[in-house]
Amino acid sequence: MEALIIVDVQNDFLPGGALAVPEGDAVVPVINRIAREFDLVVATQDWHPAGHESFASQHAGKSPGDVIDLHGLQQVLWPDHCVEHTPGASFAAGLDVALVHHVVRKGTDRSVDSYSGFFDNGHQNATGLEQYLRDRGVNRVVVCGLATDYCVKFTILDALQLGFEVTLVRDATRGVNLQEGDVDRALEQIYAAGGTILESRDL
Ligand code: VGL
Ligand code: ZN
Repeated sequence: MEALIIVDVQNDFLPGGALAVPEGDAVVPVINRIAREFDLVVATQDWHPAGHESFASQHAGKSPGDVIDLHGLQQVLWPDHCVEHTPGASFAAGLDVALVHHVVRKGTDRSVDSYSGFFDNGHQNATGLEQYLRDRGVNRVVVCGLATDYCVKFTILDALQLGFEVTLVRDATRGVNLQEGDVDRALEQIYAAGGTILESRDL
């Protein structure tokens, strides 16, 4: 059994949003097209309380892009984004949410970030996504969405570690590229960990 996982296709990650991913909006029509072909579609939603500790605004003298030690974990600081129940946290208006069977919210604990759809960054708490997939007999996941070098990458690496077969749909994802080459390095890491990378036309 196969599932599509749509990662964080939310207004704040689209051009004009608080944490805009370059060309982030380009993934929407591709995802709408491929989602029709899946019997099971799950979407993750970055869903932070106001004052989340991944926000640069919570750390005096710090700016987005700075890296700090946050309770023992290396943490990139971000602009305030995807605050629960705000328009920025809503799914992109163009995303065909009628095709989504289940939504997983992550990043809800103020003190730890959660790039992966499966676990927080400290791997202390599970979101329930693994159990949801196992309960439905899923052994293979196809992943798309935003951002390639953060939430998409960590979702894929966790899925591989959990024993799922994983395919990334390259034209249905875009990255932040905070450092030049981050997206290319993410693709290499995904490939090295056993993931497959395909274009949507080759699915
Ligand atoms: C993401 C940075 C912070 C993502 C979420 O969805 O890739 N990146 N929060
Ligand atoms: Zn976030």
